Amino acid sequence: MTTPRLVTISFSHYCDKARWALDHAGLAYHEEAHLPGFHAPAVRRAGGKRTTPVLVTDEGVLPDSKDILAWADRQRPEARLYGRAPEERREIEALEAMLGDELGPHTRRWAYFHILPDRAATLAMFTSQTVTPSHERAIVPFAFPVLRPLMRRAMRIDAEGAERSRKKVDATFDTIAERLSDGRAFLVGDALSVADITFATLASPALLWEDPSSRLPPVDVLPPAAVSRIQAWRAHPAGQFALQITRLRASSPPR
Ligand SMILES: N[C@@H](CCC(=O)N[C@@H](CS)C(=O)NCC(=O)O)C(=O)O
Repeated sequence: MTTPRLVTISFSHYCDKARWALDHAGLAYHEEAHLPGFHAPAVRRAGGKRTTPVLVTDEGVLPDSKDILAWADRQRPEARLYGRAPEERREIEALEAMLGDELGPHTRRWAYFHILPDRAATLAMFTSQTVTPSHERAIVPFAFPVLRPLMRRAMRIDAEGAERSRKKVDATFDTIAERLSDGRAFLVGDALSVADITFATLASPALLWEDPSSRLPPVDVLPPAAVSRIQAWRAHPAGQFALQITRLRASSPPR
């Protein structure tokens, strides 16, 4: 079997979800990481749709994080990415889908709204992605005047959208906290699953924990009002849960 190739936007939280799950299942892959904008031809070349992550395997091209995790589960059922029993699988898949729709796009839009106005902070985030090709990091400061409006348009990043997204993040954090209120250690069952990995990664742009795996910038690059919001999300029971899950990743290197 050829080692699969994972095409990513290096700091994308959906790509981090795929990396974490592949690592957790002990599956080898080569990452082909790009900066935003530069990902588009790479995704096309790989046979993906538009977004990252894309996993290129001997069996075909998997164009979405959900497909990649389902593939990882088929390769390594013993990693129990989707729990132990059929009911657990159903719950985990439902949470993965809900978080993919209700959390991921909203933490991203909220965080971009606050960082994009600061050219220096955004470019520092881009050029610190040492896993990406050096020519992309060299070109991105010149591409920025075109890239920034394109990103704003594609993700509808404006004040109104950011506020709607903040409310969505609040609501999803409350839903997760409600689920955890019985004292459980994991969202479903008694072990780490795709549900926990999905929540911890898709929440990460709203928490900016110091976690090198996420490749996200430190919290203090954001303006004070955004830092206060992040502090409130960090103190929320769902934010604390994401921290615990993230620590688990750091303490259990890939199998
Ligand atoms: N449903 C997709 C969402 C992935 C997604 O939104 N990826 C973003 C990065 S966070 C992306 O590649 N955006 C680039 C684009 O839309 O061109 C998944 O789970 O893989």
